[in-house]
Amino acid sequence: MSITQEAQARPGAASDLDYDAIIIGAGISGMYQLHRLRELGMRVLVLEAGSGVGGTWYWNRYPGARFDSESYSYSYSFSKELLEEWDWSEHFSAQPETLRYLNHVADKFDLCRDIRFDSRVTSAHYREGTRRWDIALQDGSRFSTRFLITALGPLSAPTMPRIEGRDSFQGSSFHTYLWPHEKVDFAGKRVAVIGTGATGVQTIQTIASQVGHLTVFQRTPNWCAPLHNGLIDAAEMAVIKAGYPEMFKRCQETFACFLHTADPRGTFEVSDEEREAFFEELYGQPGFGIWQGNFRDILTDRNANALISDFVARKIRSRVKNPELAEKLIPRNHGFGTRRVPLETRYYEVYNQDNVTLVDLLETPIERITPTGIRTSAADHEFDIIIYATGFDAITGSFDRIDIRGTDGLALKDKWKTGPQTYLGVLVESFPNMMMLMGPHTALGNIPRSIEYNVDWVTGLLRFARENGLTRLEATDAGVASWTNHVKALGEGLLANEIDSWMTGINSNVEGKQTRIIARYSGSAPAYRERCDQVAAEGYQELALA
Ligand code: NA7
Repeated sequence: MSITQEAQARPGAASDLDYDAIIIGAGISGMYQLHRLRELGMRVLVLEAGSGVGGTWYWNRYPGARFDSESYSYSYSFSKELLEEWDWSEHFSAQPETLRYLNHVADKFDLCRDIRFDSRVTSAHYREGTRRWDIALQDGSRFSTRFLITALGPLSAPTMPRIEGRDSFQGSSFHTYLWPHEKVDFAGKRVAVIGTGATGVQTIQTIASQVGHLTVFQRTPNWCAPLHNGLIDAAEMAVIKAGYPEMFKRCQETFACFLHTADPRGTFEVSDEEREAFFEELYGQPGFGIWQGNFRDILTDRNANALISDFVARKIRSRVKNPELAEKLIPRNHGFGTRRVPLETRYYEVYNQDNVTLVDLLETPIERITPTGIRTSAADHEFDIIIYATGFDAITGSFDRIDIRGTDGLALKDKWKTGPQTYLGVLVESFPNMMMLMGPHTALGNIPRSIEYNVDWVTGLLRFARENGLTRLEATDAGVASWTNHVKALGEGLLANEIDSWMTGINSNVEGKQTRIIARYSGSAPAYRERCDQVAAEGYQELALA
């Protein structure tokens, strides 16, 4: 009897299963994974909590939400036809256009017929006897599947601050991720924004001109750099399209799949004048160049980092008229680029407006939310609207919110109590047949580029399983230990890993997320792909296959 026949003879055999694969999430990764698995002829269902496709770009409808990566480098690259027919209108597209793009992709590839919307997964339990996953939804529905693919997104578990009285506020309040679909009218309103990460910065700079008065509650300032967005006309789009093959090739070669990659020179290998001129040039360029395309050592060498931090501090001082205010906007507890750099458009100038106030929470912490506003240790502030730009329980948070259990009822949350342990960022031992897209320990970088690789690798593994009649795929103890140690070793010496941020798994608003973890793979994307390619080329021998 072949493995397949044997498997089919058992209860819960392929024919008893609802699906060959269930994907959780219809964002960029889930959509592409569905497309690829359909090509394998698999019966696939995507379960999506939202009412439409798009994931991050479905939820984040807050004012000013847009790409910080070049729109065209963020497109799917797998379909030439798709690339040819889609025109981006801005170098850094705003959320509505991106969502239109993703809806266009869904229509073009007829994805929605296999996506069940408004379907929040609450649990996923592996059953060893039948080698299947049983999935339960919030609405009580249940499905079974051989393979479970998580496409949850690293930033999809929004968190609210643990501040007393939050529910007592009588005005409107929104978390940026859970932004209403209806337009919010800011005219004449007294608005508070709590949080000054990439999201807060985009929100603040966008609504400052629309509100009556804006009060920004800042706990930690971040090092922001100019986005330098611009429109793309038809002629330029034609040039971009003609350059797609070369551009995507470049993205495959750079460290983190961005168009920008580190300059091979060290910060101290050039003269002071050259260095200043280079920083100036980067500050004037669109996108992540100043972060990803800077001297090769700014993110690892403290002294190098101090110089770029000093440069950006001088820029902030030159842009904010009130010197005291400028000092408050300059980070003191971390260097430039050691947290995700928010890209901005006249963000600092907002603080020159009469209708904008900065409240420095390091000086005057929030004591509570009141029915009429926010009370700090210094004053009561009254508001019509409070915006929480307070971020996410990142990377592992979206996993924690689902009761995921592997063999012997082991909870993934418990397994990862002291930090994620993975094999290639895709598999976890004791969780057979579960594969993660953009899970912990993968190369994030320019997300769609990483996603396409991740999805193609998982597709290759499932093709292999199908061709070889395998019904059980599991990472080994040794494989997980080795990859996890490798990821930790790569993270050593990286200044970002010595700083509290979502990238190190810190979230002051979540119980148990106060200790830094190595959540991300911080080697180069080409090195990551090389390793994963090798595993595939060797017939996935490092996995326990049955
Ligand atoms: P971030 O970058 O995690 O920023 C969250 C912000 O909210 C940050 O300024 C926090 O201050 C602040 N925050 C969080 N909780 C509180 C409380 N309780 N009180 C005051 N301030 C608070 O999230 P974003 O949504 O901006 O960006 C996440 C990523 O999404 C971004 O990097 C892009 O990759 C896309 P803190 O720094 O913790 O002092």
